[in-house]
Amino acid sequence: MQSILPLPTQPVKPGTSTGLHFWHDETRKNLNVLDSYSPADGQLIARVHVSTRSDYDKVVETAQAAFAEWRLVPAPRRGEIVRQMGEQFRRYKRELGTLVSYEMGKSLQEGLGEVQEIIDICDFGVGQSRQLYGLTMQSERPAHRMLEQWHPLGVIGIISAFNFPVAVWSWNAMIAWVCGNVCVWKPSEKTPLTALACQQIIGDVLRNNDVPEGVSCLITGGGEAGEWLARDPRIALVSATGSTRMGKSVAETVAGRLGKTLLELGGNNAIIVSEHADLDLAIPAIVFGAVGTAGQRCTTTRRIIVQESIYGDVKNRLKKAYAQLRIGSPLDETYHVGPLIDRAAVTSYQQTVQEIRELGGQFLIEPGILDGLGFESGCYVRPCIAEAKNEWPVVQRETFAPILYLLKYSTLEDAIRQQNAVPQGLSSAIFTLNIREAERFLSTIGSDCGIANVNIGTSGAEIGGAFGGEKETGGGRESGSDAWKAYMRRQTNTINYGTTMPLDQGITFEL
Ligand code: UN1
Repeated sequence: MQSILPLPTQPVKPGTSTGLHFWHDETRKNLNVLDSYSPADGQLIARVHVSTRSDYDKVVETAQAAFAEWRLVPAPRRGEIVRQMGEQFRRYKRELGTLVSYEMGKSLQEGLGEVQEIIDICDFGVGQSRQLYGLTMQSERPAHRMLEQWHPLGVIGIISAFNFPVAVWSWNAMIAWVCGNVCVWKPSEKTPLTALACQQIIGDVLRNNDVPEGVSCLITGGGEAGEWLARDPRIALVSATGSTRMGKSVAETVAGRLGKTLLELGGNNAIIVSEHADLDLAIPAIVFGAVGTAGQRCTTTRRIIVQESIYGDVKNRLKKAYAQLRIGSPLDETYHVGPLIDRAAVTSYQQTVQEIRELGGQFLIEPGILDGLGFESGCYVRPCIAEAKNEWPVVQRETFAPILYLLKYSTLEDAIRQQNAVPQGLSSAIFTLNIREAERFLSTIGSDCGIANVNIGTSGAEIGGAFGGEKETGGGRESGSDAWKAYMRRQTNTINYGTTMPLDQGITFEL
């Protein structure tokens, strides 16, 4: 593939103000590198230096110095800089979307959609920058005023996953910035190039606005780099997206120093298909939810729970729909399904398929790995559907692949019970035209997930809502609504404008 962005061939040195903060020790003999292969065609597309501990320390020191200045910039002015970033992402939407698609393997449309989410959160951030509202309260003492205000936290560590290599960073970074924080981003070691591209894209905006160096930092590496962020008391908040295993380790480490975390971890999302469903709506939502991004979204539909009286009908319709799926290069817009991220993901797909067979699961749509022309990377798999039982360990776990489990229910109570009976709690949906069913699903005795939808699928959440989930999903909320509060510290203020000193609870204290 042609170089589509002015990407640096060398790590940028200290003293530059590009928004790309890389240092490397010239005397170091064996530079560690990350190789980025495209799962689309198996080509090596970039070699990126891995940050060392001393690189990391310099990055954090620079970030701290930048914070001292950035927090003084009025929030609407910070919003204006985020607005300009949004303009840059509009300008480079096609190039960045293409690179996302090529490096990560999601379809071009989804790559472009991911960049659109960046643009959207920039727009949201501009508005947010004028709405960092605190409350005022009525004091119980005479001539006193009480209020709360929100101050920035400091340096925010962002650990992002390969499946949304750029959008998840932007949800965190754009909001963190308008709140007055500075960011150190550790992208997935599987998608370093798209992260470098983002830093390049915003570089001009940072330079043109004289933003202090260190407001937007990038470190590269695997688990070790993530652990530096987790252990480091200079990192006020660690926002981590990825597996539950990774999240637990980050949570434990950060809690050990009483730091703050924002966690977006695994999902095991189900759609309940009631006998009152409009199947013309439900089927496309299920298919897109299950096979979009080759089943590698946290919000991917992994289970469908179907009312027994329409089970056969749903089965037939899904069979028909899956037969039309076209698998192939994500860069070719005529295909629906691209590759998995790498061969390790293919192995985990195979192991899961094996486990389903051993448990006696019947495949309605057979799994398989594609080979031959166009599939040389070895990362293309067939989306499959298995009839299963909710309690099977394989169903209880999240496998990042297009494997859909078909489950059956008789009463709505049973459907909701099955929907909730997994360790994860991210996204959920019901398809029904019955208002009583819909309202029950959304009520206290309904879905236990962070996202619960009616007549729309589990994936495709908009940036305007708070995004995140419960239980092993980690409890964090990012993006819209009042998610900005996670990036700020609340301060309660009481001011006495009177001439006496009334103590609380009517206490008198004679001197
Ligand atoms: C993720 O998979 O990490 O709702 C995020 C969706 C996207 C975000 C997914 N807007 O599918």
